[in-house]
Amino acid sequence: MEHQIVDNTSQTTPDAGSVTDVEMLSDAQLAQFQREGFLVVRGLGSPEICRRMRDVAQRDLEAVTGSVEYEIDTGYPGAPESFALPGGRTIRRLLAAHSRDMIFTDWMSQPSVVEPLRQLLGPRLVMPLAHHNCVMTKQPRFSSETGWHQDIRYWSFARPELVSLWLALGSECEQNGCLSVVPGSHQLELGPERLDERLFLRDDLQENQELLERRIPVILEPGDALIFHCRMLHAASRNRTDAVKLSVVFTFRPEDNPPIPNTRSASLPEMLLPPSVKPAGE
Ligand SMILES: O=C(O)CCC(=O)C(=O)O
Repeated sequence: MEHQIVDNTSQTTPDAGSVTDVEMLSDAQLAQFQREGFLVVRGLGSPEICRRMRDVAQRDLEAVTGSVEYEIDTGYPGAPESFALPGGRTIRRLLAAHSRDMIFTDWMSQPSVVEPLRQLLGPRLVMPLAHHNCVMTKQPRFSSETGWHQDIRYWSFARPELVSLWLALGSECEQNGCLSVVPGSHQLELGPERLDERLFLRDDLQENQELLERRIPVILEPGDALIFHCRMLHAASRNRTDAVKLSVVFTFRPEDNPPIPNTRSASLPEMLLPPSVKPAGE
């Protein structure tokens, strides 16, 4: 399929506000992102936005609406081994989140969301629909463990210059399988000998231990967002609580970092985000 960009820049966004209302990333936050490859922005999704997104997710989980990824599809440790077994139909990701409800476009079009991304990636932002674009779920009884990996390992773009935005719809902690990250790992070139056949970091190798000792859990409250570089090593364990964990994840790139033709990254259309709403006179 020919690569396309969906231009929704003329779309109006309810309650979008203007850049004058927006809390921009400070110099210290920008320096932290450069150094560590991630940032946590507290309260990036309002309680009302999180509630509406949770409602959509719960509706679509119950009805199994749209395309989904099951735990079994991952083959990760802890995933059921057959659809026929208990938990075999446990959904891990509601795919194509962006087209499930207007709340996702409403949220990501808000200057408070898009302007910090512009600070990191430049003024013209594109959201690939082929990557993430999902509600990530961790169900109580049948969740799996995601090993240490860099998202870019399966992605194909001109440069490894993309960021993902992970919005917690509920609390995320070690007990329910929050993400852990290795600060600074976005600057590493990891040779193939340090990875397994699925390109996860091998945690059995002595030479990877120093890296893994630097890991930290990313504890999030509802509405907090993690912004992370596509090369940052991250992992997550199972949900050992009795409540589902729901997170919304989208990925962004600068306009001049296109997907490589005929790859999975170029297999779906993309969205241009609305331009900045500049205050009058600027
Ligand atoms: O929640 C998880 O298990 C981590 C998911 C993840 O890192 C990914 O899909 O790239």
